[in-house]
Amino acid sequence: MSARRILLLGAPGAGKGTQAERLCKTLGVPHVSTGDMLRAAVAAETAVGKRAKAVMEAGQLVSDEIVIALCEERLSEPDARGGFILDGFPRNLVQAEALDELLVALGAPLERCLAVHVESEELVQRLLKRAELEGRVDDNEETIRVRMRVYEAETEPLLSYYRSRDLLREIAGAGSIEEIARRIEEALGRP
Ligand code: B4P
Repeated sequence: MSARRILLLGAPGAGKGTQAERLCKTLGVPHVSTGDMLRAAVAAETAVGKRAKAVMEAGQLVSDEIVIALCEERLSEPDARGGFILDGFPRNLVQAEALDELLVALGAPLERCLAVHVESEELVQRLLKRAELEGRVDDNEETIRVRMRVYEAETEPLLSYYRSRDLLREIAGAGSIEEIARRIEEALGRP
């Protein structure tokens, strides 16, 4: 596996966070998840957390200004110099362009975008199961459906954005976590 600056794209519940954690251990690079950063800010009741809380609970996207600043700060830290797994950022074209600019400025362009595809009813079932286990406030059926619509409208266009740069590799996301991890490793091994 040669790529170390990797973006994971996928609908809510597609397994981005799950696979990102595994891949980070394999590659020894940090996991950069805007969702995790925002949830930490909400829990710590910071100014960003206070602004993000209601938006996240409604399943909508937090403002570009907030997430771009969070991501810039994190990717500028020394441990991200050797690579990173981006999970949940970018989520729209404005964020994708901001990321490109930042990575050019850091001299470290993105090397791969892995898109994980899962059928929508399976996504709902996974997130409802997580709701039982973890109780995340945005994992209820109504909000899950809003998050999926937001994904289709805002994030799906990024597939062609990264395809046109020849960075995209598409992964079938149904199956066990181990099976999908193997598909990801295979896709990263391919030139
Ligand atoms: P995220 O934290 O990114 O939440 P998510 O899309 O639900 O994905 P997550 O990574 O948690 O789930 P995963 O697919 O791994 O964002 C939450 C909110 O933060 C957003 O709605 C938004 O408000 C805000 N936000 C974050 N980034 C933003 C940005 N850039 N711009 C604006 N707003 C932003 O997995 C889900 C479940 O499936 C897990 O329980 C897992 O165990 C299970 N699972 C995984 N793989 C499986 C498999 N193969 N089989 C069965 N189950 C599986």
